[in-house]
Amino acid sequence: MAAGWLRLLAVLMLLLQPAAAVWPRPQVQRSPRGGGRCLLPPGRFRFGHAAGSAVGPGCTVLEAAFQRYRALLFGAARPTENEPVPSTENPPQALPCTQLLVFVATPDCDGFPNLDSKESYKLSVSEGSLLLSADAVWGALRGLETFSQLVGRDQNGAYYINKTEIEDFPRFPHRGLLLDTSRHYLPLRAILETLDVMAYNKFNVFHWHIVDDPSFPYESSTFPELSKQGAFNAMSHVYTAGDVQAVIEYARLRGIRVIAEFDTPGHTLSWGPGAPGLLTPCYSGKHPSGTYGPINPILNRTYQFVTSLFQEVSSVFPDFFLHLGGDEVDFTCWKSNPEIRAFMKQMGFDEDYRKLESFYIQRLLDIVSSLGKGSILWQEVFDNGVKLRPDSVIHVWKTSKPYMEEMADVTKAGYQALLSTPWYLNRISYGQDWMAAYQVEPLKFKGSAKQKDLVIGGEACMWGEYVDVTNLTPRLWPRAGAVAERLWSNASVRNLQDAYMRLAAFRCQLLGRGVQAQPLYVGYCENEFG
Ligand code: CP6
Repeated sequence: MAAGWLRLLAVLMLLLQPAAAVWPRPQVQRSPRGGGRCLLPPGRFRFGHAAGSAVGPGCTVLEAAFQRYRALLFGAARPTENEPVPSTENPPQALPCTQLLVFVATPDCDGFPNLDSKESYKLSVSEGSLLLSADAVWGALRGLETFSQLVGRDQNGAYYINKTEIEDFPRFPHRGLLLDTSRHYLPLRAILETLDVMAYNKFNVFHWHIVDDPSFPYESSTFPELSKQGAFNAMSHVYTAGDVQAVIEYARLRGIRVIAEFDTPGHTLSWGPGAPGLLTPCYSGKHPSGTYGPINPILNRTYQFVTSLFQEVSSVFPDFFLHLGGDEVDFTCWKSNPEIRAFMKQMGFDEDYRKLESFYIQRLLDIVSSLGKGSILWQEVFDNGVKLRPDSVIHVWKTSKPYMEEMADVTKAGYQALLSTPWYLNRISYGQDWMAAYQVEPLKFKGSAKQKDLVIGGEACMWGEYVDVTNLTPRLWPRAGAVAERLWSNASVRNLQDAYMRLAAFRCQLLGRGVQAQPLYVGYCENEFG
């Protein structure tokens, strides 16, 4: 009799357990009233292709994903063909689910993801059957991640997933993370690991701020001297052509685009030694001071160089977009140089050096668009009134004016916009700073529906001045997860308490996956090691 009551209690507790939390939260999730779950026997469990799917066993994106998620789900478990299904503590309705069938409507497996890629999916966990369906393989990847987050282990160590129905799709198509490999070189392994965690968070753009003032780690085949002279160490602190290909393919397999930034005309001091004559010589009085400023915008050979470099970069990075930078151009050096002053006069620019900057950027934009690429630019380029092509994307980052006013202005002018101002994760403070990032509402500005449609998403930025491989991971995760959910989930998903519970659980899952994510606050993880 007592045993019966205990058994009933155990069943009740299982029924009352909330469905496992997913981060970022899906658009629609329904869990059946009666509860119920499927057991996943690790030895027998298979990923398979559903009848009629446009994608079969030859699809590398899916096959590689099946292998990754098998390892993530059951990595610790020893696969045995005929293992017994543990049943002592499981309610009688827990049937085994031995297969997740994947249906993909369109066949493309060999391409690269882009801004228009379809990432929607449906996941159905019902009586003895698991079905994931998606328009494209990119959506199937998102669904596999959701599936993996829903799998738990009971007291006997048996794997299970609660019955549920999920319909999910992203709110914004561009959900990026910026890493800066110029202030500190990040080893290839650190970049690849970050791509893994990005995929766990459904981020889909890796913005690679690859070079800047302090170092030039990109190994150019056209101009090998750039990294030979400009990298911190030309042997160990460079990204070879092979490294770059490895990043692009690793990202592609996770449905992540790689957008390279070659920031000009400012932020280019490291380019100087490997490209003599490219940078502006600064003057002190009548004589060159020996220091250099931004790229020299008045010379024809500057544009020849820039054309060759961007030709190479356009073919190395398959994404339609290149990030051209254009931020924080310091005019003091240009002002000091007599040849530049003479050019300004000749062009009728008066003393307005923004016109000189615009002159450079306009020519750069023509070069890049003639290479068949689209451009993303930091907001100064828009602020300074540069004539842009209509498909340009303006990246909002400055704090000098409320970012929502800037979003309104950019979209009013008809440009697409990306938001980063509130998501500078390199800025840290005491306390739960993920909450501020989480509470941002990217569309809360005055403007028409047409303007809102021009907001394609945003990016979390991890600038590298104070970040290298030692602190990158804990500083990024789970804080960047706040940005990931704001960009993926429905605008109505903003409850901080609910977010806290799910993000804390997700952080424990990250630890279980070997990611050194920092804690949100006081507490512990069941699976925490040490
Ligand atoms: N480097 C470049 C940077 C920054 C920017 N561009 C930056 C500015 C302010 C902060 C962090 C980073 N380090 N090229 C601005 C887009 Cl707080």
